[in-house]
Amino acid sequence: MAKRLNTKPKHDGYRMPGEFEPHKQTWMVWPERTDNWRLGAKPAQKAFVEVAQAISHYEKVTVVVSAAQYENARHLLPDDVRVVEMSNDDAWMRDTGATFVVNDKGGVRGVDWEFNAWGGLVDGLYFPWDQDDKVAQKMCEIEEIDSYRTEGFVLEGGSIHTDGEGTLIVTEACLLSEGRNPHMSKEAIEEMLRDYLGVEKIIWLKNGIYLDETNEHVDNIVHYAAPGVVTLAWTDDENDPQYPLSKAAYEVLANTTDAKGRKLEIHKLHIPSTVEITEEESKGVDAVEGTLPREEGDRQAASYANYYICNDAVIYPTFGDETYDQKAKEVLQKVFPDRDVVGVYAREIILGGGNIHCITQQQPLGKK
Ligand code: KQY
Repeated sequence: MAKRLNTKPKHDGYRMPGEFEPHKQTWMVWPERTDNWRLGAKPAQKAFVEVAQAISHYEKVTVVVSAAQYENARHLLPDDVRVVEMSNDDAWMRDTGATFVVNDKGGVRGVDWEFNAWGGLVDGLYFPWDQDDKVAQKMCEIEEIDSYRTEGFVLEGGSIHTDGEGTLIVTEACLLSEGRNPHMSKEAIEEMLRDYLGVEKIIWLKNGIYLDETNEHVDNIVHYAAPGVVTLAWTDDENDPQYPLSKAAYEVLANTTDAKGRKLEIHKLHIPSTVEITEEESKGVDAVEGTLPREEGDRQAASYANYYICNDAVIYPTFGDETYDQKAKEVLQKVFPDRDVVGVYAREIILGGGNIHCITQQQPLGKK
């Protein structure tokens, strides 16, 4: 039986592991809303199937899906992917799913953050979000995992990256945004992160990726590859609005130490050539009051740092950019010499405002 706990993970001996630690499985949500995904979400569904398929070569995958889409998802997804019916508002498992924490006895628990669609009524991306806010609890129930609920404290999984050894990286643009926890000071937010993720040192970057609609989640700009090793979204083009953001992040990362006192090894991942929504793509999305519109010419926050680490592999987004897709693969293969590096074409995911890391959530194995 899965229980709701009134204690705090850190005090119970739990910590958030690094994504590179062993997984039991990956969770995803099936995309279907036609005001975010073009053409009735069919092209996005194809891309999600490709992501699930790529990951399923390395570890178990569970995809949750609404009742209305169950048969379609079951038909399109590979047989070895588990499909579970679950109500939802959209397909961003990184943000709506539980953040799992582990202890040194093989225990695994879930943190169920309050979710408000990246900003609630201030600058949230859709309304309502009540079904998304229940996804984390339902995952924990299915897996019979006890969970902690942070009622009144809003956070998403994409806004935190840890080395699993006491260090957390976040952005001020996101965690201090008006739409999340405006009643809390930076110090109070840090205390919540320490208590619920079991970390000691928090590295604050100012920004993430230019025009990232999540208020600049850290997972689009920086990714922990291993303790002491990060990849950073970068551009050499000093005229690109991303340049000052990545440069500032580089300065912070290069001039800090982590919780263990290590300097960070930083690997630059050059962003792709600008990805913009075409007229045809924009016309394929239903206009709905309260949902962020997808306009022709809108620049998308495309970045290779939004890759996903699963057991023995790294699944990274490609954008049909011959130069930078290939360069990203080379950097990732150097950073992850013992893992396969597998590209999945992610244009249809970026058109919906996110990327591969945003649609996946790892459930750690827990060491026994
Ligand atoms: O990037 C993410 N973590 C989620 C993006 C949400 C976009 C909603 N339309």
